[in-house]
Amino acid sequence: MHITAIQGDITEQRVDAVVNAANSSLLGGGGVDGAIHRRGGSEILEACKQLRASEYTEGLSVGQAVATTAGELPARWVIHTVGPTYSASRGRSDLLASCYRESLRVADSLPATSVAFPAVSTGVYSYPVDEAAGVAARAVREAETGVELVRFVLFDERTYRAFAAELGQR
Ligand code: AR6
Repeated sequence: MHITAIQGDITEQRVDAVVNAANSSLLGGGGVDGAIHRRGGSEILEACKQLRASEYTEGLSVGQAVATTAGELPARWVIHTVGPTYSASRGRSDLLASCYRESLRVADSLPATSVAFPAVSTGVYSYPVDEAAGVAARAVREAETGVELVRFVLFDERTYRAFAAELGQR
């Protein structure tokens, strides 16, 4: 598997699947979630509402992942995952690792072989960037998956540097 980090906007990525740092409601929010729904159009929200009406009436649990259409984004699918808040201290690193692992498992089921991830939990959910980068890099490296390309797409330079350092990328 090829793993890389770039600084950029995840809504512009031409990959099979982009991952959304969603919340349990699946009904949108701010940050990367807001950007994905805004750029991807109403089809994504419609698909999320259908999930809430069928398999996910209670919402999506922290650490889990589920796919929808990517609407008007250049990607084919959006994989929604729910990161832990940093303040929910119990098991947070395992839950964050689970977001990456479960997203790759969902990617395999589509099947998607190229996946772009944002820095899940490091915005509104306040996970420290260096810690989150370590968890993310380890989870992806250790995942058993058919995904061939993982691209971490980091919005700001500080976050990009943390992920690049963790991947040994300069
Ligand atoms: N492309 C890539 N990364 C982005 C983009 C973008 N277009 N926009 C923001 N980021 P956050 P969380 C970065 O807050 O911490 C939402 O309201 C951002 O700078 O989006 O998991 C959800 O609905 C940060 O580095 O996600 C949930 O309620 C990273 O993406 C809650 O926020 C993650 O920040 C989830 O919080």
